[in-house]
Amino acid sequence: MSGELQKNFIEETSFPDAQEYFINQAYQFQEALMMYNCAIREVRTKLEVLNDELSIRYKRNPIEFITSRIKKPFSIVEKLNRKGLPLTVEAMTAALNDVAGIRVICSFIDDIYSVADMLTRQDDITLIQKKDYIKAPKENGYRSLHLIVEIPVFFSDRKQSMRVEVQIRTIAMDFWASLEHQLKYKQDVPDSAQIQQELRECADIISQTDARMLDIKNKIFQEDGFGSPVEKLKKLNLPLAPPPARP
Ligand code: 0O2
Repeated sequence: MSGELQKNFIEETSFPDAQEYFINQAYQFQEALMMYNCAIREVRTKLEVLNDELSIRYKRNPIEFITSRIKKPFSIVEKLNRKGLPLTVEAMTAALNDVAGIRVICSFIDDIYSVADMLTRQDDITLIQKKDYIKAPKENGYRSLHLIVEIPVFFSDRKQSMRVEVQIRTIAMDFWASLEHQLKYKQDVPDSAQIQQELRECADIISQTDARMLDIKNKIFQEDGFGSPVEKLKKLNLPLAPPPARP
């Protein structure tokens, strides 16, 4: 049912029917949000486990911090309208992939791909879609790796596959995206074209800085991943094997 049809339906329906319809939709929406929250918890725990393991193993955290959100009702309505879909809970769960969202902030660009690989390798995670806005940035300069993953969530009487959008980016990319996002939602910004141009330039500077920071980190650790084997052992404080005794 389109937004217009839905409006007519509510206006034309007798009060008890409209009330029942509203209560039914409200209940379905509440239940759907609870399920999305549970899916966020499942994926978030997986990311936290990976980060904990890597911080013990290699004494370095690939993840700086994780945030999560349920999409705001206004944004859900706006997106359903943009896609020409009815304003129903069924349409939301069937067509929107980003109602549940997790943002993972990493220090370095290579950490983004390591975390994405480690997460999507897990056998209860299904990768539905991958958008690499780092290799192919958006026109405005936006950079981030977006994954849509599906995860089974176990409820009292059933197992439900839930979709979660995972955005992975560096601290610098996140800093940029937060400011740019504010520009998008703020009305009547004077010189917005000039600001967009400045943001584009900043995005390029940030990208070069991210690449140089990765290069410096690799020189410091002389590694191509999470450290050379000897460095790893040193960081674990395990005794290195003594040199073979002379005959
Ligand atoms: P909010 O407030 O996070 O909900 P699709 O889902 O594939 O039909 P869509 O929505 O364009 O199409 O997907 P995409 O490109 O993966 O973008 C989804 C989310 O990524 C956005 O959600 C933003 O959070 C973020 N994003 C994408 N492009 C930009 C950008 O140019 N600038 C910034 N700052 N963020 C961006 P919402 O719904 O816009 O917002």
